[in-house]
Amino acid sequence: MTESFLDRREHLFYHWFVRLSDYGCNVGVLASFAVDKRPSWGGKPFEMMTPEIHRELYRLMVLSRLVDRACCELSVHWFPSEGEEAVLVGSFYGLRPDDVIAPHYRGPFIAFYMRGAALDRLLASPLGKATSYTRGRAPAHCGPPHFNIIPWVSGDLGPIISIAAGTALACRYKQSDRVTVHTIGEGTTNRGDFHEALTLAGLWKLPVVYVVQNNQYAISLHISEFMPCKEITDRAAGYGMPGVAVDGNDVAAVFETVQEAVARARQGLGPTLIEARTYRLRGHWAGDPAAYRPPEEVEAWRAQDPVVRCQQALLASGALTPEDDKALWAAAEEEVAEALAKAKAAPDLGTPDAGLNEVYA
Ligand SMILES: Cc1ncc(C[n+]2csc(CCOP(=O)(O)OP(=O)(O)O)c2C)c(N)n1
Ligand SMILES: [Mg+2]
Repeated sequence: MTESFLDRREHLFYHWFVRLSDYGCNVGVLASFAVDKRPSWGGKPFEMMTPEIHRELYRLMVLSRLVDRACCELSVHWFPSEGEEAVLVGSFYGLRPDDVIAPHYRGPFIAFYMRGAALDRLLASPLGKATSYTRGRAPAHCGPPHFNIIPWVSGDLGPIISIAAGTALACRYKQSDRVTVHTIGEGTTNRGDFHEALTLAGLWKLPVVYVVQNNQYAISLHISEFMPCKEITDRAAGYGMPGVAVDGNDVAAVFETVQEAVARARQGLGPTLIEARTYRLRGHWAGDPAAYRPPEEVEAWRAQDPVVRCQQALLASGALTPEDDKALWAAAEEEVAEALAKAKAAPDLGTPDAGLNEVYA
């Protein structure tokens, strides 16, 4: 007997449900595959760079740098994001508050801050304080859900890639024009989850944008030791989506590239795989001396520091005066210092077994 189209779709549904339910996607989300109504997008086209936006991107990068350095001081287990600020900020700036974001575990705090999270409560996380959004648990897993942020839910690299496809599916199911933006390490693109999620996203033209935060290392391995293809964007063709490479140390370029992909996704034109090429200036974790890298390599990338490049571009264009710049750094330093003092003064979690509260499995 010939299988009807509907039967085949049900078949597919079952297959994907079994796979994705492992990763926490729910029935309601997955049932959405049957609905193929793409609302026409009534929004305005992606915003082009303006001096105001450029200055704000710079301010956020400065803040991210200072927060990251503070966290490195607080915990050797912190994953430093110095050098990657253009991707951290450019990927998530300019989205609607109802768009879903899923930040990579390296440098997520600035994304939370951009969504309205309190800096002192974020900094309370590496301190293990009761006021932290994770109530003292690991900072990378931080995720106040009301900000439409998917936290990096477990120490396992990969599952969040499928969850980002799942939220995009849910938004489609609810006939909204919300978009999901997910940043991900280039090493993690070798996980099976990446293949499954991007196959689904490309096949069903889901409103999701994947930004690969390519810092060229997966712990101590250089990308040349673990990536079988030349460019990560080469992978996009296999998933039926555009692959776009961007200078990941140029915040304006990252912002505009992501905004364009978001506009496509919002119009129902499907996902995009963006590769933002950048560099991890410090070790994999704060206590890692990163002796496996040639110092000349680090120095060459230090000369491409995204914060300095943005600063120079703003000063050269006249959008920022040296006095504005000094004031901006001073204000950011004060903001971080105040938040840090508040976080340190916050109550501790309590007795060691308090860490088991709200643990259900
Ligand atoms: C499934 C799984 N395998 C291995 C690890 C150990 N691990 C933690 S971070 C990491 C490197 C990830 O590299 P990348 O995706 O490039 O992100 P980056 O750390 O460079 O930001 C590895 C292998 C893990 N957490 N989960
Ligand atoms: Mg990496």
